[in-house]
Amino acid sequence: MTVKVAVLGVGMMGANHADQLTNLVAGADVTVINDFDDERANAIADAIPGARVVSDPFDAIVAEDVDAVVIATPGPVHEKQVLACLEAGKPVLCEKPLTTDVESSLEIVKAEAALGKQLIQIGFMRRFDDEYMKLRALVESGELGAPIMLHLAHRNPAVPDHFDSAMIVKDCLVHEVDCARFLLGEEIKSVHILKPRPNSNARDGLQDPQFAIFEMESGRMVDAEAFVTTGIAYEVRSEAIFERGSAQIGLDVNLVRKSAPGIWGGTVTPGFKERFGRAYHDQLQRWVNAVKSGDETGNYVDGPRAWDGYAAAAVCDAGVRSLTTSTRVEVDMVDRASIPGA
Ligand code: ISE
Repeated sequence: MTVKVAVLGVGMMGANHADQLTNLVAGADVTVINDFDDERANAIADAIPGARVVSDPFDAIVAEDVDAVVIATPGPVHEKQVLACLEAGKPVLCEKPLTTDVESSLEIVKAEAALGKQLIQIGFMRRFDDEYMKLRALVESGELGAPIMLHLAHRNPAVPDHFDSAMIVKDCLVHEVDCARFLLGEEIKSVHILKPRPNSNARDGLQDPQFAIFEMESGRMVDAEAFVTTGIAYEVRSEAIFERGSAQIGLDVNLVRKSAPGIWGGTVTPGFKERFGRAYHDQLQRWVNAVKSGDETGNYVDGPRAWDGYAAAAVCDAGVRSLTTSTRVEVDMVDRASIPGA
């Protein structure tokens, strides 16, 4: 079976997904393209044999030639689109955020759980990166003892002018939130965002960098730096400190070279597509495979689920409150066990 996919939203991310599904991922055909900008949709569809443009996203979701949906539209329209996928019983890979507020994310978790099928996957692609998977496996193996702390760094060379301080939390730090939860396998209990002296390259009023402290349920601690106006490149690094050692990732791809005459140096990936291109691909391939076998298993997901989208929203909400109040803020989340199937 070939999975027929509709891609909603073909800005940079959606166009990348459509391209990978068409040219690199096995077992999928992009049949429908949708975008609020028809011209952009047509330009993408023209390059994909057999793809057509459907102007209304809800028509695209229910279309007969669509088995599954990729949502890469702006965050504010995700809620209705994801709910429409649930209503149509179609698997969906939704880029972050699941929705733009905590309450609606929770409603989606509940709606999916009530269906008794796992249909929603969230595009936290780092979980598919080889190095992140290895670090997670190291934690699980117990080889270096229990993990105690994580040091995380997320640096972007620049951000668009509309980026404000809260967006640094919701759009960038959100990845570190998911990494902390993924690597340590537990929820975040509280967030405190510290505000270093702003970078002189940051636009007036933009709190950049930000330095977040996550306290995990078990008492482990994570520090996460988000710095989005470095002017240099895309640097994402993680270090785990265990009882009997430590391990670091993000250095191999950010190539460090040593050579004669005794100098060392290297290159850093310019953007997230270069840094996580392989992870985006593997995420899509595993999702397509899960969609194919879903009718037998009732599980159309292989990766982060709606719950992970909800947890990220709850932590980021606490993060934004911490940013404005300059205090440590407890994360307000329901107990997962209270929603069977979540
Ligand atoms: C962007 O939206 C992403 O999702 C990238 O992965 C992230 O690193 C970047 O900071 C965000 O703006």
